[in-house]
Amino acid sequence: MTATTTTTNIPTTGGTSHAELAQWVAEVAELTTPDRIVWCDGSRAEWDQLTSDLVDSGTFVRLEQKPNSFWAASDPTDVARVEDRTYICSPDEQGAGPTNNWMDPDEMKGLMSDLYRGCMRGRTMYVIPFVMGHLEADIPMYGVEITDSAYVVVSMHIMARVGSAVLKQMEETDAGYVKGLHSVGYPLEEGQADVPWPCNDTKYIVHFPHERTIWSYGSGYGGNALLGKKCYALRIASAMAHDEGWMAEHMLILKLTNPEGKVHYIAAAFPSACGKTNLAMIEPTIPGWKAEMVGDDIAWMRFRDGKLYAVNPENGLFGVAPGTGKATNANAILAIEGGNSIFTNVARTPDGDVWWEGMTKEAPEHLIDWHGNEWTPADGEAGTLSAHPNSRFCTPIVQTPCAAPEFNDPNGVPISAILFGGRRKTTVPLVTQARDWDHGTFIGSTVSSETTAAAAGAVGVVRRDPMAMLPFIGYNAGDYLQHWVNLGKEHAGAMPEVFLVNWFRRDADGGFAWPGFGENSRVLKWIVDRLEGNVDAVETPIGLVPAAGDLDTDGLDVSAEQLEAATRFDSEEWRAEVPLIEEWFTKFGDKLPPELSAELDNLKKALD
Ligand code: GTP
Ligand code: SPV
Ligand code: MN
Repeated sequence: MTATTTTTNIPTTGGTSHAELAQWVAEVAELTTPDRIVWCDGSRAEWDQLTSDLVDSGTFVRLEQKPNSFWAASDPTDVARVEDRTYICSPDEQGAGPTNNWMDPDEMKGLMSDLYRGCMRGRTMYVIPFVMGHLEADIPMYGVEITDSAYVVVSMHIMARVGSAVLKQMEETDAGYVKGLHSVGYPLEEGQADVPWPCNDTKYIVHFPHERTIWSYGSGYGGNALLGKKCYALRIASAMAHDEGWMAEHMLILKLTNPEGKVHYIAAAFPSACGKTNLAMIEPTIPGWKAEMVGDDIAWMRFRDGKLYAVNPENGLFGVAPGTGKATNANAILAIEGGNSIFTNVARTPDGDVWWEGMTKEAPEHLIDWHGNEWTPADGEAGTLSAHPNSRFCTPIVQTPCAAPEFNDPNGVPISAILFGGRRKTTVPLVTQARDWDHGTFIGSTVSSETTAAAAGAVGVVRRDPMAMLPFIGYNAGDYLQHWVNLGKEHAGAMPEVFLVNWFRRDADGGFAWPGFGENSRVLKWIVDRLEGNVDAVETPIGLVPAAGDLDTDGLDVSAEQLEAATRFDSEEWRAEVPLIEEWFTKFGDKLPPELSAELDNLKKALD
């Protein structure tokens, strides 16, 4: 760690010859008045120092049963992204509409400067140089996060490529970079003891896309505080991608090899907590198929040589813990067994391991729940969860046994199919193929899903979540949809086939009609067979569905009724869906791409 320490006269350049960066750091220090500034080098020594500091301060508990791994519990009010506190501060309101919160950028800066003034008093200000994607990329996508949270620093060590090598290259090229300013908003007075999870009831997660700048205040939770992730790699990057003709999407990237050895790369957009990490780490149940992960949450996609290439900008997994077990996602369990991980808001075992609902069938006899209380299976039966539903594991991707070597390729992988999906109890069949790009864009633009614990607010409410990007589009959502349509026209031959999937439809008894997880490989097989031209499909008003018998159900333990419940196209359900889509589209006014209203008309006609 290159520590540059003074208490009164905050140093200006600190560790860098990048004059503009030095100046920005000095300005922030003057505003926030930390006790000291540390330029993060990303080293193992830095990790060891900070994790042991975090243990000493009570934020972390070192896990006895996993090497170099730590448990943390957040403040109970700081457990998820806060969408109602998230803003896109474009110069005019139209630039953020109709799906984002907006405030005039100057007004927001005034308001937040008041919050930031003195907010790092008594704390260390860390400067984290990072790159999203690869340092060797043609256009390295630099960022610098300033934060007063050591938890954020060590999490960024896992989630992004950080430290001295990045800073050095930035200095050598005098590079531009995305500025991320983060504070937990909990200054310490002389002699005041810290709390394990400092945060503030007032929270702002704010983006100034035209300045490629992020200001975050009051939260320590992942998506609000690890600014390389949702704030940069989706909200800011989507605005850059719109300007520059590429795509920044909330998608996993999966490498699939069929029994003949043919490789396809597939990207899939599902809303938060709807199965991206699980599909990215799938273990196929059908013989001869191999699946490897390139990314589990974000895809940056650019056109090259007539193809669409995707890169995973991240370096780690920030995965939903509950539901992750050997039976559902063995690869994730193996990854965390490797250690070097941070667990937030899960339960602890008395012997220093972690547990959460769904890790094993039977809960351990004794746990310490995420609130720090004693917990037994009887509490579970009474409805008390030991882990928060949005508790997370944070683990390096290289520890994933199923990581594809292409994860390290700065050029990415050529995508042949895009899947959209969500959590729908009804209506949406297991798999549908779009007729063409515009129809695929229509399907993506109307994706709907029941809300989850990944964001603060009600759970289980159906909402439209276009391309699973509703909370992450960094500009006008109508312009975003038009961008999709336009790319299809400009790069007609390069566009992937589009599919809609739903693992979450219910049967007559209310259970999941489809077993999901590894069995989703059967759906992937049909998709690849479609790409390869090996199977026909049946036309329906909503698109192409598998012909009877074409979905491989060999050895699948599912009744014919359940299979029917999972795969059925029901015109009544879709007639009920149309008004909801119409209502959704009215939000966009004259920003609705005409291609999409034409698709809606097609759907209505086909259903009549
Ligand atoms: P974010 O990290 O919030 O973006 O979530 P995600 O989209 O990566 O979702 P993830 O794979 O973590 O899954 C979320 C929850 O859905 C977990 O509890 C999973 O166990 C569950 N889940 C994932 N895939 C399936 C599936 O095929 N069927 C069923 N029934 N549940 C699933
Ligand atoms: C999501 O909510 O989509 C996540 C977790 O992947 S967070 O990083 O908090 O956004
Ligand atoms: Mn996500």
